[in-house]
Amino acid sequence: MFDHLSNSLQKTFKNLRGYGKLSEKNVTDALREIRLALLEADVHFQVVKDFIRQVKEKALGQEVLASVSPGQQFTKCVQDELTELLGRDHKAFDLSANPTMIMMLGLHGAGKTTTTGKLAAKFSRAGRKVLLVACDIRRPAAVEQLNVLAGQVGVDVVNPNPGESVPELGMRARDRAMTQGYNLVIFDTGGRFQVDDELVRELEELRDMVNPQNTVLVVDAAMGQESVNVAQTFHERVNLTGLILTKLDGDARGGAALSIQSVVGVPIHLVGVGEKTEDLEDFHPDRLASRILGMGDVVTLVEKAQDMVDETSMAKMEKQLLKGDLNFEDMLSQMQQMKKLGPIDKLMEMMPGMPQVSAEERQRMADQGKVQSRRFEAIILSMTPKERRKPHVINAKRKQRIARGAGTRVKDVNDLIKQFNQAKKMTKKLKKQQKKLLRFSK
Ligand SMILES: Nc1nc2c(ncn2[C@@H]2O[C@H](COP(=O)(O)OP(=O)(O)OP(=O)(O)O)[C@@H](O)[C@H]2O)c(=O)[nH]1
Ligand SMILES: [Mg+2]
Repeated sequence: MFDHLSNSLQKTFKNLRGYGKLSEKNVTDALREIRLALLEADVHFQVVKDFIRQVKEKALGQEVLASVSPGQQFTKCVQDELTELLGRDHKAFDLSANPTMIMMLGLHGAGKTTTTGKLAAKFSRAGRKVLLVACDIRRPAAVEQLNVLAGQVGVDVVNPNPGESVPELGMRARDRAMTQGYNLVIFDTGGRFQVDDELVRELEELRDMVNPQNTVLVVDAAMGQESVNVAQTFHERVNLTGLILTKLDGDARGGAALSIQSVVGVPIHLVGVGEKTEDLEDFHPDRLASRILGMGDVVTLVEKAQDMVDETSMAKMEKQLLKGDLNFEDMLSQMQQMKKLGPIDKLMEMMPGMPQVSAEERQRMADQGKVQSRRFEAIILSMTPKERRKPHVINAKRKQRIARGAGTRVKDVNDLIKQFNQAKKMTKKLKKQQKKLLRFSK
């Protein structure tokens, strides 16, 4: 979503790094470019104005102009301000009550129901007993949609009875949560095309009945400026505690994500980055800032790996790697674990330097990578167990047989072996480094 903004900002920084010393004019010019980039990304004009003023104050102060690498210092200034703009720290839901109540609100199609399913998955993975409540009583399809999601995730749902009002349903769900030991109750409310009195009244009645600790607005980030207005109106009328931005995977310009926190004044808890249940990420202002500035988001990448990849095979792999004798079985299981992390192009977005590569290019690289890893997998599967465990036995004759079995050419087998040897060299290096570290720590 931030591709364009990210590219413009990085271009500006790159130009600045060329200077050994920065003049006031250099800074002013750079700020003008940043201002334009932010406006182009559809960031609220007042937000842009304040942002530029803040960066200017800091940048023209002693630290930047007089520093050894002023270009880098300037980049750091922008990064700090961007983090500040996005809300500084990650703010989680208030989960202190038992049961905790979360009420989801938002316009039609914002992603309330989908996000309710994602939250149910996230919190049940974390060991909470989750109950969902289908409060969209006007649309039978909405109730059905929530039940399908709940079924996939494996959590319970309270459905509306005929003739029951939303507050009555809310009350019944709350009682059930209390008596049956649920820790977390999520109310999926119905949407509207706009914020009107009837919607506000319905939400207020439900809120007053269940007293949620979290009143969360789900906002479609692809709506740009409009989504900021919507959030402001909701906040004025029903008092929000937090926001969830959805569809951050789209190609909209991202201005909403950058303005909404500072305009509305409530934190963004989470962001939706796709339609699937696992496409939900904690919102960390510092990580997004560094992603936008092209520095990648390694922390999220590692967390994702920890969340999705199973620990025992990781531990086994680590041990194998440190032993320094990698074989094709390890390589195969590594490839299979990688697949669990999701589409490669999405992962690439989080790697340092990668945001500079355009989305299409990333997609192309990912497709190429997929074809190659599928081919490599077929080749390894076509080896005998002995060949997999003792790669050095693979001679020219065996290569021919393996290639035939995998439906590829000998050249592909050679490519795989070349990659394998490189990986093996790496693991040997790692092993040496680890020994050194151990010696130092003694
Ligand atoms: N790409 C993408 N699509 C999303 C995301 N979140 C939701 N969607 C899609 O947005 C559409 C609407 O989502 P819903 O969850 O049904 O929206 P809702 O707010 O419940 O809508 P109503 O019940 O009509 O008020 C669906 O097609 C979802 O798959 C996201 O983070 N990324
Ligand atoms: Mg819905």
